[in-house]
Amino acid sequence: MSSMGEDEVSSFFESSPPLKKMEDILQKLNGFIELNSSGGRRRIVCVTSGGTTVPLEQRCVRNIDNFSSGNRGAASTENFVKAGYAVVFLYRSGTCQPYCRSLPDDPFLECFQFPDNTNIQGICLSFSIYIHRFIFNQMFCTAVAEARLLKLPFTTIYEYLQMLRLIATAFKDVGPCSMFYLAAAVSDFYVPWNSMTEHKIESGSGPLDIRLAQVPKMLSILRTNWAPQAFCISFKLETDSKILIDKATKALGKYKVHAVVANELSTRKEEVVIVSSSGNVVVRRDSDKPEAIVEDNLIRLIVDRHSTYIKESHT
Ligand code: 9Z3
Repeated sequence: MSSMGEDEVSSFFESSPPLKKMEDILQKLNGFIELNSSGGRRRIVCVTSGGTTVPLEQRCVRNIDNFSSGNRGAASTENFVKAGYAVVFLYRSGTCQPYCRSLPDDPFLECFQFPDNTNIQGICLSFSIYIHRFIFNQMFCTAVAEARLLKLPFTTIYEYLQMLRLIATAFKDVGPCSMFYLAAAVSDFYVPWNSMTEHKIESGSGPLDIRLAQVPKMLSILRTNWAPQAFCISFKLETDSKILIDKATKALGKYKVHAVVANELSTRKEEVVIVSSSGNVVVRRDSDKPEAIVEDNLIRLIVDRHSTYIKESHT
């Protein structure tokens, strides 16, 4: 990492608005890590999920958003918990949650209401949604009760990067048993806080010109400074499949992560490619099983690779 890059990263953090409830977050985080990783009890993974926003005003009315439903992060979290990991789920407020991915948006009590017409199919559907929710709620409660899942929400790019830094520094002592699985869609461009207008941008005076600065790349700093021993998986999203693998391969070399998961927007639920120094592996959803998701196979492979990494780092 050039000192130029490090300078940019430092000035990004120095000029960021301070993280609210930082003490509270740190306390939860350290307690969670202590409980799960002391004595090498459990592996721990930070799953990032959802898109970051870039505010256009300090008292924000408008922002630029990055696409991500949070489904990948939520589904991956469930699979990591199943594989015995403790998960710090760093997610965008309002996006998909583990154990509730396929449920309707309506409030919990609506599950108890029958449709107006006594249509038997409707009633069965209501019941099956209720049962589904009940079972997943139980799994969620178990995961939280057993202290296997810590959920930390973010909205802006400022919050996301500050929280990622907190988590990475807190993971430092966990060493090779820790992992970063960076599925969040992170803004590449932003309005620096100091050059941002405080109040709502006025309309009615013609087109709006905004100059966006580049968000400094934190991945290299995470790898080299924050948590150098952690196993690190990043994602590459493209809409043009022709450039996807090339971009992912470049990211692998540039950021020195252990693997890059490459996905194309329209096929991301069916297929991803794990790009790493040991070659490219296509991972597909088992299409013969209707309930299967691509994350079932993806997480299995990632967990295997993490096991190899842990073994190798002990020798
Ligand atoms: C991904 O590529 C995720 O797989 C998706 C998941 C966001 C596509 P959904 O949340 O979708 O299930 O709807 N995440 C990383 C996207 C990203 O911004 N990557 C950056 C890049 O491609 C690197 S950090 O340059």
